[in-house]
Amino acid sequence: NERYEPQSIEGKWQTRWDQEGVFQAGRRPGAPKKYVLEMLPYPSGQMHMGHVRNYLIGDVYARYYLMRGFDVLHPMGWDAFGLPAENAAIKDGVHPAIRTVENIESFKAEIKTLGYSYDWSREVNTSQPEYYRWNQWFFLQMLERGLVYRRFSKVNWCTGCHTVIANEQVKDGRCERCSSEVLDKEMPEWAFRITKYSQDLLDALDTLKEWPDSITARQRNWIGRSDGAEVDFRVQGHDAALRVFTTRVDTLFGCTYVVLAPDHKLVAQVTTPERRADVEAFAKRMAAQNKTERLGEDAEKEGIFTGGHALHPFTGQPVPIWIANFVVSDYGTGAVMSVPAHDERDFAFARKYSLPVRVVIQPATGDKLGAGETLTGAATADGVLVDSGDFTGLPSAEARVKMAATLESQGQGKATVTYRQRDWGFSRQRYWGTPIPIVYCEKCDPERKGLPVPLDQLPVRLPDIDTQEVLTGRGEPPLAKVASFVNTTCPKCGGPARREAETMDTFVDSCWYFARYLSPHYDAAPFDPEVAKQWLPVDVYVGGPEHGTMHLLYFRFWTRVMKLLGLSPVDEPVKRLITQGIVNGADGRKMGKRYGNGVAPSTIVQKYGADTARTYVLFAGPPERDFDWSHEQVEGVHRFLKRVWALAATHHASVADVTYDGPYEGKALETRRAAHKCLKRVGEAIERLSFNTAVAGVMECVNALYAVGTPETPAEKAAMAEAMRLLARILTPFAPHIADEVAEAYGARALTVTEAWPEFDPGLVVDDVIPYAVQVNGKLRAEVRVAADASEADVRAAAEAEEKVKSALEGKTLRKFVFVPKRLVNFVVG
Ligand code: ANZ
Ligand code: ZN
Repeated sequence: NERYEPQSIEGKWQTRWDQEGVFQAGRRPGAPKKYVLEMLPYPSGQMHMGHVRNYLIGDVYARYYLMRGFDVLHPMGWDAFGLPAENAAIKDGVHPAIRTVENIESFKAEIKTLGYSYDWSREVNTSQPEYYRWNQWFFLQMLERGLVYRRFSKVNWCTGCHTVIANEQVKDGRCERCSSEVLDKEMPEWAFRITKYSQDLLDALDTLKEWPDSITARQRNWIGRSDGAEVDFRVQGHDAALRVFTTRVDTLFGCTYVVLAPDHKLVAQVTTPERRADVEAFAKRMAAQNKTERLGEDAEKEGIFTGGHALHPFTGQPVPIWIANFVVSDYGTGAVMSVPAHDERDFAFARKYSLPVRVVIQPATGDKLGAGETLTGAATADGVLVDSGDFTGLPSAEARVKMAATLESQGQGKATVTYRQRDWGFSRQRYWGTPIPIVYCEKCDPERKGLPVPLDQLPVRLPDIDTQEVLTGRGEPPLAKVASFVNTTCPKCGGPARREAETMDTFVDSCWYFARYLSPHYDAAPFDPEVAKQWLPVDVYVGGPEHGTMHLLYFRFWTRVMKLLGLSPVDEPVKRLITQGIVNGADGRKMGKRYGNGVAPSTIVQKYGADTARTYVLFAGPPERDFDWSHEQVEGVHRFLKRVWALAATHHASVADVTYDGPYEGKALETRRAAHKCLKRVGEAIERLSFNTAVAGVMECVNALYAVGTPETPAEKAAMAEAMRLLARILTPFAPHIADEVAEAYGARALTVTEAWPEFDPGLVVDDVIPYAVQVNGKLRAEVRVAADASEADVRAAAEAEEKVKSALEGKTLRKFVFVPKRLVNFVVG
């Protein structure tokens, strides 16, 4: 066929891939394995370009590794529980299960049109009892080991909707939806003891060498380890002691007052009778304030004196006790020693309320600080201690160690480590999730701690419901209204009991799905540990950077638990993490409903074919960067594929059957060189995650093959046939349909993806190599060696791949890219 008509070839090849089962894992026993995974999607009705891009990055690897001889596992499934389906049901009464099935069907059909290399035999749907029973099983195992517990925690309670709402839904202390008052309420909830693993999760970040630095940095920050000390202040006139947490115990002699969180348990005790009314009013006002607002950087710092005093542990001097909005009860000890001379927040507060400022740290070199009254700001740096009793003259770092030791020997404190990370509260007042396998029996469990459902009674199935009656969006958890569900018998006494009506956070589902794919129908455990030994960890995991903290921490935690349970052979789930950039619309804003700038994948596939959609998205930019959709580029990529087609079609008749094994010179040699160089370049580009330069390499190769003109001699014809066969294989990860079509026309019997990734002939790719200086804002950061004829894009990609350059560009905006051929490149950033 002379014309490139993707619609007439793509379905055909997809069917053949399916029929031959080429993407089924386990077809190459004994071969080394690669487990390539993309974050499983929430099945909304329609796929968007972000999904397309996410899955393509995995797809390129999966196909490439197959051609490299690996046994590849590349599965796909559905994160099928969750809010959107439930909220939609509240609106229109369609049962979430029905909507979810429909959505999965349409989403899957759409995914299929893009020709991804999934092993569909392992498809997982987290809303099926076959899956979520194992969430319940994990819950019970963890409960037994103290990794699950019930706690009381503060929630935002809307007095109008009678339900818990998220921080984001509270505006000025009122519910965004109904404008009723929102109160802090203590509610029981279930939590995973993830903090037991805080240090381990932190330490292991150093071993994740193939994770983006930005993600490990965010995790480090989220875990938030603080090395410091706890210091006890005795309360004047009481037996009580006040314990504070500080990272700067070296500044202890500069403490001129202490501050408690408004809801600290000692507030009532330390407050003097004359101050009581004011303090209570203040505390009440704080309780009604939304936490996120109260603690925001620019929130006004407010406080009030309690009338009480604490005694400085070293000097014995009384210091006033205050309460203030910026001290939170669930961090450290909920109390701080304030050192206005050396802490910004304390300084502002002390000036506002005319509290004394006492300098106790002097800079090691340079100008000395004046007296506290004359300071214009806090001096927060480490230095040398002054006016600090026996510790005067010590440098800060040394003083911290000595002072903590002295406090400890006097029984007044100790060095401690504090983490910002909190345990993971996972119970939700929702219907569309995994039921928590707990029952409450008044007789056996009067304190309502909850009795575990026996393992042999799993799964606790989500009951069918009358959607309109149960999913009202108001009041108690929906399941509490379903009598047939909540009324049960006690596993201990057999008497009447009630089931837990809350369900699990859907982040539980995504904690271990990657292991379920290994043996998706296994029914003796969440997955077969023997199979897991073969496949774990995941070699490449691709997903959005927005999952950098919660999901990626939760599933690292869960993997440790799975190891503890003897299920997982590893405690880190993923070797290499790739976080893909955002697809923006042509207007530069994130593509989607929000800005009405979406481009539906189906439209592009229908008009240009899947190969164009795929190749364009891969060509549009490096996987980890954002890119703006460009319709011209889509057209450009489509023209490129047409040129591939035309090249194949033009030469096919005259070259496909030529046999020749003589020497190659002139045009024949040039043809071969173009193909082999392309092969080398594309292989290298794929390895370093530079799919856009890989595609650019194929484009250049095609240009070169056009430039050599019509092959005439047997050598030229044989060279062209070889080039076309190589081109087909090189194109396989990007445009697999046209690749198979071209390969077939040039005599291939097997599918390209089952063929080896060809080795280039080193003799055909030698080129002069020249060094380029790589500058960032004019400063030399690295040197890269590239082929003398490397294009600007090549040099840039090589430069961007250098670690030093990467870190210098991180988080910056590129203003200009300067390219001086054969000499240097310069990234101008701001
Ligand atoms: C005295 C001091 C002097 C402090 C100084 C800092 C500088 P990170 O690093 O985030 O752990 N703090 C302790 N508990 C708090 C709470 N519950 N709410 C608000 N602030 C709290 O911060 C630890 C520091 O934050 C502690 O060290 C304490 O102030 C404050 F020159 O103690 B510092
Ligand atoms: Zn009972």
